Amino acid sequence: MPDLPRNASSDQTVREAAVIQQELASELKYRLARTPERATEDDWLVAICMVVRRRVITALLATQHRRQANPAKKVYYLSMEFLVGRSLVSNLLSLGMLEPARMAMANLGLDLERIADREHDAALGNGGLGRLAACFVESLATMDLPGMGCGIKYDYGLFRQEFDGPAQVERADFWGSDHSPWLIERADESCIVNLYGHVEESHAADGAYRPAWIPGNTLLGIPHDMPIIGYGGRAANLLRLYSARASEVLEMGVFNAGDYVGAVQHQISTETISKVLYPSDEPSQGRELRLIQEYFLTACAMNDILREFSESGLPIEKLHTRAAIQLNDTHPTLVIAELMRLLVDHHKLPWDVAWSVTQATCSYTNHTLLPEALERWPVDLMTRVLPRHMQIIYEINARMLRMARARWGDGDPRVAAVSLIEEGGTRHVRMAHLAIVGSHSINGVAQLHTELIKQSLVPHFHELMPERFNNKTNGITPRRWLAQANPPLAALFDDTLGPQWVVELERLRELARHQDDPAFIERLARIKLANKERLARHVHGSMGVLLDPASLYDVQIKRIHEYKRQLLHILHIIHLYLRIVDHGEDVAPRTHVFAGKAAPGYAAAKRIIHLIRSVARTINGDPRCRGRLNVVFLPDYKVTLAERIIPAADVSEQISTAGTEASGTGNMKLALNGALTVGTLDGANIEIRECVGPENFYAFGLLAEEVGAMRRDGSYHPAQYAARSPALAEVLGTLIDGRYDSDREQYRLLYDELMGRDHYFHLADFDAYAQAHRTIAQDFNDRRAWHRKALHCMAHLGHFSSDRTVREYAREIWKLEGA
Ligand code: 26V
Repeated sequence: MPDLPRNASSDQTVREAAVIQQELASELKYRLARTPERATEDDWLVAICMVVRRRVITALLATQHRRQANPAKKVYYLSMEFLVGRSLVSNLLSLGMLEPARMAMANLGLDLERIADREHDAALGNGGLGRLAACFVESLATMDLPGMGCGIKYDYGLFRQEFDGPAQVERADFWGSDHSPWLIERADESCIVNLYGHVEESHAADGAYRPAWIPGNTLLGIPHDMPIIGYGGRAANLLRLYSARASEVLEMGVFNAGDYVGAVQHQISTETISKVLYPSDEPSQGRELRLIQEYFLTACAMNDILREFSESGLPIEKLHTRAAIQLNDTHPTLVIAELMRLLVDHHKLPWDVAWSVTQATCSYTNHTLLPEALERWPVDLMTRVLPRHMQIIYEINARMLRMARARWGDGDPRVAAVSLIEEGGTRHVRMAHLAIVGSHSINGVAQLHTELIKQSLVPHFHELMPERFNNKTNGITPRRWLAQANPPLAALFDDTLGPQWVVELERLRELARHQDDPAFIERLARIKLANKERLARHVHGSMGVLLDPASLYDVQIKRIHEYKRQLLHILHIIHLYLRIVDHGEDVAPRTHVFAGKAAPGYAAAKRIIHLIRSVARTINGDPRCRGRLNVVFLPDYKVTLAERIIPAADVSEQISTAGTEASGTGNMKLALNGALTVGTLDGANIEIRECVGPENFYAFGLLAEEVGAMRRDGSYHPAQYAARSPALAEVLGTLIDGRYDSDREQYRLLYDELMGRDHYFHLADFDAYAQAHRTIAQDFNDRRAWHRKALHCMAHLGHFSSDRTVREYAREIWKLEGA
């Protein structure tokens, strides 16, 4: 890790501010042809981005020059999603320019924060998986490890969320990437991507099978590079995003044939390939466009990987000594078939050699245990879109099944269980199985998750190849999620520890020394209050709702999904509401903050949002709740909104049904900003609890094992829980008595699911959850003890830096030098 200088002297800040001011004037004049008097805030945004971009590019070229002299192994992180968010402030922070830039702006009568707030989020991801990828590329750059993120430059990121009353409405999110100051188009490195067509069988002189793929369609992949600058500015890597464009070769052919309209048509359909990010939890199976997107990414990335490798002059059998390919979930798994195709068909390697090279190069991260989220593609579709790849997948499967039969015997049911092809009805390719057999490493993202992969998800593969399975518990970058999101807290850490904690998060351990220092605890308390006031101003400004910063802020922010159990949270809020209005009880003042998007086609998730917003309206409008209970659902959750909410949280809700949340990373962000967690023993919650100590973590609910057993033996009967718990029964009754929506039937489906099947065990965990919240309310009364707990947590969360996670990948999976 680089040694960081103490805060630059104010003299130096003044000098740097003067330089920035000059450059701003020059950008405004010569790039935008504007005078300062006529410049809009958006003009100033462009100008400041351009000033930063110069330095980013200088760092990038210096890094590339240095590495050219000393070629080393590089990781290619393939991901359909990179949830980057905004880049201006993070780049300023990395370059140590935040203060001088703020000063330069102030000298011009401008407010940097206000200008920066106009930048559009790059929302090229759905949630956890995409944000993890963004944290990883940032950590790679900060640690000066050679790596490149490879993704798609979608024109439209994840949809914007608006509301029609309580109902979610989706709007297109056009992020204007064509004019982004952070992207550099590399048309000279474009590549050709083939699709459809057929395979012509033929044999070489020696009798070897030499098939030729005659594609039916050809398009271009255009790289756009987003430099990712490491903290301290010492190194920069690339996030390379490909956009699809019609290939001129083919277009000309059609033009010559006289089909003008057809040619333009072709262009339209080709360019839809990188048009829009698919929302997760949307039924994507059988969606041809999604399959093509996935192949498009892998073909473009593989082209770059082999081009860069060819510069080494090494024989292709040595690919794995210069390149590691990490698959972020199964979405880029076709890279395994693509690499085999190039090695066998183009480089003419024998199958076994090609297979060893492929396995040694590729590794796969699993991010979900939910069966419905496992990717499967219909064989028919795959055959039509990628005929040669389908042949290769069959061949991989045949060889793997031979091995499985040799091990277990012919009729053993385990053989069918590991097949890459799912039989019965329409046949499907199981992408996770392809990823597993084609990789030397398969990892989960938290300890429990990795155990469940081995024991329940793919036990037979674990039996066949136990050495390939390993765990890499997720992490988050402390730059964005602490230094950038929470400047007052970061300043306290700087004052107490020096600046190094930003790149060595384990140093937070030294904070524990101040646990019994009342003045320190008081400073912490004041910072939290100021952050809560800031959020309250935002909520008032954007929604017109007044929050009480003295109340406990209880936060659940994440995608809306049944397994994440926002429904359990709102049921408990209803319970509090009934205690106030029906039982006349006094409850400690609380503010509940929700945010999150539901996939457009996920009806159950949309119903949950509807209920939360309706209950919020009822509670916020009831004078008996004034000063006691407030509920807000903030629209359009995204990285930037997370940065605003997280520093203001007192309590972090991490309440997924045990055994369903692979890891979670919001849990880490909130805890690192001083929120105490109420959570199930699921995903990384378990490891967080181990680090902070059980007395500083409000654990409740069934264990993954107990849930698993009840699922297996069918012994769960939710209605029995309602019958045994009067509080719960009362809450459930209000779902169908029309009190939150005059349409009585509106929430009947939620009620029926809870009382009938309750797939995610809400009712089983309700009483334990309510009990945990009673303890929280009591503990929050002793404010000093509360902040002491929060401090203790922060001091023990160094483990959850993505620097640690990436270092583990780099050492144990990618084998990068200097990691
Ligand atoms: C699935 C699909 C299928 C339809 C097309 C679009 C799409 C996009 C994403 C996904 C799978 C998402 C899986 C995911 O986000 N998993 C989360 O990964 C986090 C990082 O490891 C982890 O913290 C969360 O627990 C896990 O839910």
